[in-house]
Amino acid sequence: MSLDRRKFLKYLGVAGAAAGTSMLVSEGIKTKEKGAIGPLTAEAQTTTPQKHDYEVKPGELDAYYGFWSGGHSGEVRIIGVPSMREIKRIPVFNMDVATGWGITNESKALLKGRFCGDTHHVHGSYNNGVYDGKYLFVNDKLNNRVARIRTDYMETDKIVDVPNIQGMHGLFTQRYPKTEWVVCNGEFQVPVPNTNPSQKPADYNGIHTVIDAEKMEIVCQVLMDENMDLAATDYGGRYSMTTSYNIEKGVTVSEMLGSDYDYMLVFHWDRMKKALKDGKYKVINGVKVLEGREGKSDLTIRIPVPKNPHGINVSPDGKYAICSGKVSPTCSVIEIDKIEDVFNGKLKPKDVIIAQPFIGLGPLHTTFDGKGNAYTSVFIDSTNVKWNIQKAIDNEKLPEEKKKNSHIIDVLDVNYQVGHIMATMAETKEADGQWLVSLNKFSKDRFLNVGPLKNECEQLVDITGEKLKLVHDSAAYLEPHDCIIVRRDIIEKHVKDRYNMFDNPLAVTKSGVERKGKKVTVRLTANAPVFGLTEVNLKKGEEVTVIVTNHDEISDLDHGFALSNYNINFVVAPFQTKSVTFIADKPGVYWAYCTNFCHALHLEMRMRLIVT
Ligand code: RUQ
Ligand code: CUA
Ligand code: CA
Repeated sequence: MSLDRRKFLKYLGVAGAAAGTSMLVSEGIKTKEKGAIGPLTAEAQTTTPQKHDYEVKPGELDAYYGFWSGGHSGEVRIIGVPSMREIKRIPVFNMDVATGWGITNESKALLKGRFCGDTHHVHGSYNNGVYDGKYLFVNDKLNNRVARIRTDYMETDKIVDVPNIQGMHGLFTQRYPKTEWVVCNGEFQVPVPNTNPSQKPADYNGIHTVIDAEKMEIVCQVLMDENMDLAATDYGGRYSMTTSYNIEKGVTVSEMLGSDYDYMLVFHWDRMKKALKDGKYKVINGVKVLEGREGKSDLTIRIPVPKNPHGINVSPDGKYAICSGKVSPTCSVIEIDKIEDVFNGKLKPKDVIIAQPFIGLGPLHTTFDGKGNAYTSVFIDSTNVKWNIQKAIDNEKLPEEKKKNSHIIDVLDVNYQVGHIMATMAETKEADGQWLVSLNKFSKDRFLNVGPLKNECEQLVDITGEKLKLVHDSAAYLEPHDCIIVRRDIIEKHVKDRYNMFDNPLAVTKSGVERKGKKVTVRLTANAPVFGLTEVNLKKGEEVTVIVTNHDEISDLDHGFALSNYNINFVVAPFQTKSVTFIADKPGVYWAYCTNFCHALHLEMRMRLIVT
């Protein structure tokens, strides 16, 4: 403790002397560095404070929207970058009582009774290699679904089920000319169709799926022997690419590690489109399935990469796909413009690998700064490694002793066991090299101890300089899996403050009760501080549908509709309509009330349902 304090004072002294105004600077350090310093590092004692300010002061807005996949929470989150403040949670595959997602008729229709999920990879819709800001897509590894979020309302608007696969993993959106296709992978090989449990693992298949981004329907699938892990698309609208770690078709860990190499797989979109047009597919469970297996298809190629590779990321200049080796301490750099010649038989698959630099133990994912540098997350070492792509390519020709890992520019320790890593705008042509987020799987000793089950740790890194500079730690609810970080202007122009009331045919303009046999429809306007009715009389056993429209147009003025002892609870945002259907099975007097503090008379905003 005393040592830390001494270091801290020394730090202030050095920084203060350098700036000449010790009071001002020390104040600055106290506020800015408070979150970042555990014990101060040696480096921190001798360098001046970070110029690049991550602090977003009251009244200021973040420069970036971060969209986080929430892992096994099943949701997507919006994090402000660089403040790292969690601004919103968007329920997707989960049940969310605060918003009523999973409780209303509208959300139930999308979720079809499955209220949990595992969101892994969130990617945006593109126009010419840059986000157009319209949609986000995210996969559910648990129940094999893809959801679309529209960014005007920041709400899930479609979910499509994907048959014939399990362990839906990597997902990516078409980058050029614009997003018409979304691809996703089946990570677990299974019998296809899954009707014969005694089928041998050697006969299981992996499947690559294409989804129509507008219609949210399946375009086709490609049948493979390999499993498929992460996915990427190129910047030319030509290919989707995936990593495979189980070319062995193993069912145990040791079997999946049997081979010294696995594959990066490439799918040729023009050839797939032609095969679809020519009717060269089988229909399995209602989906067109193309043949992609080795030796039986010209739609796919296999590039051998070591070993059980994981992430695949394309550099912002569109030139390179980088496969992180996971079990191999290397990344493989693939030159994308050479891929066509492999499809044409002019090059061997391995000829497209132009470098295989050493990175560290357990490289998982790579991101970019738009200045020719790559940043790879290294799980076992718990580091972010900054390396220069061109240097790695140049070094490839040198003998091992001359390379001396000179492609590596800096290594930052992160805490601990980093999974995904993402820099601002890094998955676009406009990667801007400002900030990087390290999503770490372990947070022990980083925050107050909150018992055995701890949150995760995400760290913010300034990448504007040559060195990586850790500036901020945040605890994150389980489990921040992957993210994209999008410039504010791209999203801002789409986001709305209120719904278009009449987009929803159910919108209530006049409150009232309508009866058809045993079915009762209760239409309610909500207008601070009253609902449109003060009481509704029901008979036990009636099937009641309550439809609520919020008529307040003031931004942020939400109302809740909660029905005591009936397990019903949701909110309606300005001009939004939601509905819920239930059986009035409990006689008595039940108060329905507004749950969302909306008015000085919010507590009085309630009405009775009288069930006789
Ligand atoms: S993939 S770090 Cu969904 Cu890396 Cu998990
Ligand atoms: Cu309406 Cu509280
Ligand atoms: Ca393997």
